[in-house]
Amino acid sequence: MSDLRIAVLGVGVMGADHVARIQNTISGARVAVVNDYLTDKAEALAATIPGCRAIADPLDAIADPDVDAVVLATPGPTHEKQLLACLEHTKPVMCEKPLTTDVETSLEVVRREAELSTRLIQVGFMRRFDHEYAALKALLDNDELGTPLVLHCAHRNPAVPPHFDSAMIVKDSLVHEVDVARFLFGEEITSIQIIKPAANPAAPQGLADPQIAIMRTATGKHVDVELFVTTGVAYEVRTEVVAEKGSAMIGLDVGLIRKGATGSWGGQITPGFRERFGQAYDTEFQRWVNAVHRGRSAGRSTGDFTDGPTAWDGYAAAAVCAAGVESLDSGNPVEVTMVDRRTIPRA
Ligand code: ISE
Repeated sequence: MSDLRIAVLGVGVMGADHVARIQNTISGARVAVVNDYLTDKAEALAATIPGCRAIADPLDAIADPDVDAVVLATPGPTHEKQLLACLEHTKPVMCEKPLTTDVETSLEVVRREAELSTRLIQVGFMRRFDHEYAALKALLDNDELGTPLVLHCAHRNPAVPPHFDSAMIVKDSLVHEVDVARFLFGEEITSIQIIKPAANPAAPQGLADPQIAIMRTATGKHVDVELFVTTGVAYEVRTEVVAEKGSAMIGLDVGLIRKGATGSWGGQITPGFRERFGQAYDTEFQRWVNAVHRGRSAGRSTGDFTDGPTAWDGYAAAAVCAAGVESLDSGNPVEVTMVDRRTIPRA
């Protein structure tokens, strides 16, 4: 089977990481096209990869006949147009979160994909592919903990870029726990409240950090998340499920603990999400490439080109985050408004 020819759109930090990943780690695929609004950057990168071209217009890159599949690592506001182009040209696509930046356009993407009867869109919620999350999910699915009741999470970043505002803590950071909760519990989130404790004095002026999110699922399960994105220390993502027959926790992030002749002991802290979730990204991309190969063998018209979170998962996350942003303003719990999945056949 020949290698999938992939176009990577957006070669900033994450996109460039994915280019390197596809070239160096993933089998069955190569980067055939790169695109970025900084055309010089895309051209310079293309020149380092054998057989790779830079294409200036993202829609031309998607339509290119020598592109089999697409990775979107472009800014969120451009996703809607680019996803619809992927659907129009029947190109499988791995879309970094968010699916789109609002609920209406996310739903439109879900509907348009469903009309094709072909699952082409996978959303990059990489945590589902992390070994620890996968182990937690297996514990729950094998019923080893009995009925899950409560999910406690902590999501801490050492720092965020200067443009990061209070709503982005919900839409860019909490969105991962929204997906994790839906993934682990297998049900939708129906309400969300964001509480703003006293702000970290070291946070930029006006940034409501930390935040506490409280969510409720369709069967009444409780989820709480501490979000703290200016700790100045390390990247920490902890998740604990409390269930009928015990509890389980992941993300202690202890790794190697070394005891020194100096009488001290210690380990290494994780600096950021690329290090913490490197394995998850690798597994996510390898499984996606394999799924696209399988979809192509099965025939383009009836295939499934995904193995992971779908457009529906992207839409559900957008709906919960929109309600979260509303609650950030009011401080009150907000009901999540979503269409009934059964009204969209094949979603
Ligand atoms: C970032 O965009 C991510 O996706 C990281 O996983 C998350 O920890 C961080 O808070 C986000 O800004």
